[in-house]
Amino acid sequence: MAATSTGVVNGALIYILTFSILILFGIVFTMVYFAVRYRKSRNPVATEIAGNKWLEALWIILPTLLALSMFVYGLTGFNFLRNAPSDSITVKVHARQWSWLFEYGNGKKSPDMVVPLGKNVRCELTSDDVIHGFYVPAFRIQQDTVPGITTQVWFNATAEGSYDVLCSQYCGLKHSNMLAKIFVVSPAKYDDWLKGEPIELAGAVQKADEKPGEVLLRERGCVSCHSTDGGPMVGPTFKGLFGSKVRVITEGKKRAVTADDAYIQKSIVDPAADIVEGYPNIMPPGKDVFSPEEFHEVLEYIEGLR
Ligand code: HEC
Ligand SMILES: [Cu+2]
Repeated sequence: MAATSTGVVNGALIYILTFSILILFGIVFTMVYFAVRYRKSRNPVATEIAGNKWLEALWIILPTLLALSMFVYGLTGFNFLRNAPSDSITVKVHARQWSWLFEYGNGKKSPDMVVPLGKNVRCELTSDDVIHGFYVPAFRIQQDTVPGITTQVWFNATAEGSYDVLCSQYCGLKHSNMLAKIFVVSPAKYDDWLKGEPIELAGAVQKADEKPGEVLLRERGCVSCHSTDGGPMVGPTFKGLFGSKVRVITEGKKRAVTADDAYIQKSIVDPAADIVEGYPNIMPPGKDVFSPEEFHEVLEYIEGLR
């Protein structure tokens, strides 16, 4: 069977653990043995030992070789994990506060990752804001996403099912909400999914009957701070927003505004202009997040949330 990230990482762990346990027991055994064997009643006069060149050489060389073997073993695994095979499928992974977005070669975007069974998948990682960590414990892969550079990691899933994706770098308030799933499905099912056909994915973030505006809010990461059902989150809920009176702070002064299209659009483009009272000024400015047509869909969707 071809090597996988899981095999490589588990192998290194077992190798190091085995030697650690052997050495631990070796040292403890020798210590106890010497304490008993040379105890005062049995050995009242201590022997002076000047030294033993061979013994000293041995306990320098052996542990050095052992530590080096661990290094070589680790380096081999590291190189394996860093170099994706050339026949890999590439999936772009966008990290941002506080959600993941997966983008496929044909432009399809999804909040969950869907991959075919037994194929090599290369993840190209980028971050929109701060450092995050793309972490898939079941595949033993973990790689930071760093703003400004592209990092990568790859895996080959050998069993169908769904696997958790976590963020392994503390990235702010809702860091623990930065979750997604990787669905490993048969290659045929994967092709259907990629073409946009609905397939059964138990527990997926994506819903079948989403409106275009809803998809946009999810894709652009708005729903990690805003709920659409009135629930409390980092930012105000969108439910009932349209037409309501909002108390905001504009240039340090409190005032009330009616949430019409213009207000909502301005709140997205320049969030710091009117800061909703009681909320922190942490929303990322979204000058180019939506095209004019997309703005239309988003506003229509928010208007509908009564
Ligand atoms: C990091 C969290 C965060 C993200 C991501 C975020 N927002 Fe916000 N948003 C906030 C906070 C906090 C406020 C309230 C403070 C303010 O007005 O700046 C807010 C305010 C708003 C308001 C005004 C709401 C009101 O009740 O008056 C709108 C509209 C809005 N956001 C839309 C969006 C859209 C659309 C996106 C996605 C492109 C988005 N936000 C992404 C945190 C966020
Ligand atoms: Cu994160």
